[in-house]
Amino acid sequence: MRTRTKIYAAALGMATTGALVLSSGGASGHGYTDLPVSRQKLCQNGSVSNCGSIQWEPQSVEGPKGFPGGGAADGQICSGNNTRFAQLDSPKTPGGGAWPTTRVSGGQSYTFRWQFTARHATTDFKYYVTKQGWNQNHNLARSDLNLTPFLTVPYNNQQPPATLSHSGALPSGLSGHHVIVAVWTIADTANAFYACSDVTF
Ligand SMILES: [Cu+2]
Repeated sequence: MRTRTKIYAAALGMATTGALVLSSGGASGHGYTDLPVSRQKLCQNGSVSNCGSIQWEPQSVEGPKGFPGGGAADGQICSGNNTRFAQLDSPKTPGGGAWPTTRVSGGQSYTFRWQFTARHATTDFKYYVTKQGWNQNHNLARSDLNLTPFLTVPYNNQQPPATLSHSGALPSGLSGHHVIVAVWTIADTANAFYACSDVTF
């Protein structure tokens, strides 16, 4: 009897594990920004090394939605609350250097681009940028950001194409190194995807 119970419990455990694997597999395709190039993409393409597992899955920076009222926590915004991707949160690369930046011009239109490995029904895309004088020596937090998005692209619960570009004006009045936080909010789950891109104005 004891043994049977144990076997049953083990089988149940396996079934539960299997179901979890399946359900995370079902949502495993996701997306990331490559224009301006995001930290996860820099890790994936080898521009930044020793990033850990994010290099194999730049599309997986998935966390709770609702930013900035909810969503990813301060200090974990760039990893979307995923401690296994903590390298993305650090103000320095794993090698201790500065994150490579993309040069952009304030007040000019910029074409943002996402690459998707699963085309989830989408609420919207929102873009935030750091304030002038932000603290570049700690993991990115809300206090560093202008919490009003400079660009919002509503998507009406539609599925994006595999590659999606959209344009909007970058804010003016910024100079030097900044971080753009792109948030892709999924319509039919509790989640959003986060991508931090380092830029130089
Ligand atoms: Cu997904």
